[in-house]
Amino acid sequence: MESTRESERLSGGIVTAVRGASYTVVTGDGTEFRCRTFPGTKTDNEGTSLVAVGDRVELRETETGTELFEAIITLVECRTSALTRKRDVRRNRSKEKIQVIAANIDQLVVVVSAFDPPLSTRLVDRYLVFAESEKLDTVIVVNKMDLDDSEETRELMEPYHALGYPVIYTSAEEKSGMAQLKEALAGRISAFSGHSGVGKSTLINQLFGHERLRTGETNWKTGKGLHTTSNSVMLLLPGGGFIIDTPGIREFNLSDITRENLRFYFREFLTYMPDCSFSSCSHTVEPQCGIVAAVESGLIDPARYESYLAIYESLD
Ligand SMILES: Nc1nc2c(ncn2[C@@H]2O[C@H](COP(=O)(O)OP(=O)(O)O)[C@@H](O)[C@H]2O)c(=O)[nH]1
Ligand SMILES: [Mg+2]
Ligand SMILES: [Zn+2]
Repeated sequence: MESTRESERLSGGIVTAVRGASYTVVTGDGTEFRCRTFPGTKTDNEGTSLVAVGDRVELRETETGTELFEAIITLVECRTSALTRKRDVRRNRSKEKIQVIAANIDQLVVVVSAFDPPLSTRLVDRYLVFAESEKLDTVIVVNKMDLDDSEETRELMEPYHALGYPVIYTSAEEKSGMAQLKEALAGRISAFSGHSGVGKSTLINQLFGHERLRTGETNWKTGKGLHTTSNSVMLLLPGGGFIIDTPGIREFNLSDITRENLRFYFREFLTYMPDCSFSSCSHTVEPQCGIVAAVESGLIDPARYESYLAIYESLD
């Protein structure tokens, strides 16, 4: 009978932490391995980071006691999605220009706050455009509801409910809305993103019932204490599913979004686009535009259309 040496036993797992060139991989039975890559590590994802948090990998265990690492990553499987950031090549010695923040995520959890920092639907729209362009599901979380319980906050979010985006109102401070948030996260890989100071770390700590992430170390007014590049972790939720804390959208790689394809990422536009007299209508200056007509007759929310114009202007 063929006997496989202990050191060559193969197993598959998911990368839950990246610290420099050291990776934590959790296998199906919940065992954690400290891993490294080697020159023969194969990948189905050319041209980007070799290993990122969320990657599904195959392992070969190293011989016990011979080195610091317990296993070697032999293969990185093809990613179903990737949240990436552009690298500042002047600041990073690594040759890769696109860095993967998180792989295989199912949904983007866009966190905003009702107050401090003030609620910006323009920012929500930027996130939604990004999520649509990456074909990611989205959950919008409005945190710090304890600071502003006015009807105005819910009215501002009404168009998103109408478009079918789930909106969850929370207060990490008063522990409200946490049951709905837990339900939305169960069994899925979720990336938390939002302006610094909105309460992402506090919400994540609240989900665990104890501190997993440091909070309040970033000041949203000064932007001081930015998210560190090299350390990224995925946390296994008590109820199943994983969450990843990510930097804000300003750090994301948005190069796939162009003036030409932006219109497809405002989902309510799709219904009215056939009414435009030009098939390539940009919905900005053209006559007989179906989108402008829909805005004027109240079928499209004017604030959403203004966001479209602002994002359109910011692209070139
Ligand atoms: N009033 C109030 N403050 C909160 C709430 N959630 C977070 N904070 C505070 O907001 C600040 C920033 O929170 P943090 O979790 O670090 O934000 P992050 O930058 O998004 O991770 C901290 O001082 C928190 O205590 C909330 O629901 N209500
Ligand atoms: Mg934080
Ligand atoms: Zn048009």
